[in-house]
Amino acid sequence: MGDLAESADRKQQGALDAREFDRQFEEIVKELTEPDLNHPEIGDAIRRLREVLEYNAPGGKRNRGLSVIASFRELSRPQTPDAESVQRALVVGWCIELLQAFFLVADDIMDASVTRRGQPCWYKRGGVGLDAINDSFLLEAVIYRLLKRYCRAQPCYLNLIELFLETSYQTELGQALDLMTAQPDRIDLTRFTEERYKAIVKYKTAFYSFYLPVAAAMYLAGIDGEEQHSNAKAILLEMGEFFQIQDDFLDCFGDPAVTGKIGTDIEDNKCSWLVVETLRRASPEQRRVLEESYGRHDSESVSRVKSLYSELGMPVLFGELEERSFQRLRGLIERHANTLPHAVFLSFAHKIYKRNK
Ligand code: DMA
Ligand code: MG
Ligand code: MG
Ligand code: MG
Repeated sequence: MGDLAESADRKQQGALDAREFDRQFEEIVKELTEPDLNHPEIGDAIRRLREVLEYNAPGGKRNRGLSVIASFRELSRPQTPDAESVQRALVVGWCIELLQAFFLVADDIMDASVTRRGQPCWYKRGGVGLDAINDSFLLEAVIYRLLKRYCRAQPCYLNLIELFLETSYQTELGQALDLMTAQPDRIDLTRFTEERYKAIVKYKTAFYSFYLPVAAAMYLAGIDGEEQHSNAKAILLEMGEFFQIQDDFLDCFGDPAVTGKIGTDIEDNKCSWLVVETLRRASPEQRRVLEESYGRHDSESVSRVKSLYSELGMPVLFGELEERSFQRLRGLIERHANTLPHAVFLSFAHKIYKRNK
């Protein structure tokens, strides 16, 4: 098959899988809740679980979840996986979307965010508030119920459980770094270094958003060698770093009508890519502006920071970085993919480059 025909083929398969993926969610919700909806003791809590699932798991781009089935198909070639393995990959994809929902419900509380995916953050909904903390725990708990139900008989079961647990730990370490570098009462720009930035984004985003979906697909396809996993990780963590740079850029320069969320990084005193790069380029006077305006909640301060970002050419700088980053990634794929199909990484990369949401 020619390259073009092959890529059209992948696109078509991807669209079919996306439909199946959404259908699978309905089934998952039913399976997780229906048997106990009228349970005399926990029925009320199960109805709450259903509401939490329906509000927080769907509605995103589903990149992470869909990349499990896409990667699994690539890794199974030239064979076509049977219906049961496809379903398993779809469910594991949802496990990643549920992990993401778990982190996001909590992240929005900690970041004092207002909207997510074009609707109020869950904790902002009337009558929810900090009860959302327990709801986030429920989202996490159902991951392991699903893995048990769909993968217990598979040789990869233990690897999958350990992968989800380890990735959760890494993400929580990243969130800890993110939060402690952004203490609201201690505005100290010297903490916003490139090294700290890289550590935060690797842990809070790259592991769970990029390594996790591909690693899960590898385990499902029976690929469990340490060397192959570490090769995949080298490529995927690099992609993840760039993805968070985009997220930071969009927090300030994205359109909330498109991203579905209103940015809070300046107000929250976050160690964002924008502030790190601005500090590298700022004159002493511009640095003073930042000292006085960063991490403040009044709209004049926020506007001053945004103007400074524009004055220092952050949008242009970002555009250049995006080009360079894509080229570097191509090189990494050439060097590290080894026996793994390049399409696993390339199709993931194409989904995120030049994104505006
Ligand atoms: C998100 O970082 C990281 C996790 C683990 C959810 P963020 O707060 O920049 O994400 P968002 O911009 O989506 O709130
Ligand atoms: Mg956030
Ligand atoms: Mg956050
Ligand atoms: Mg963000």
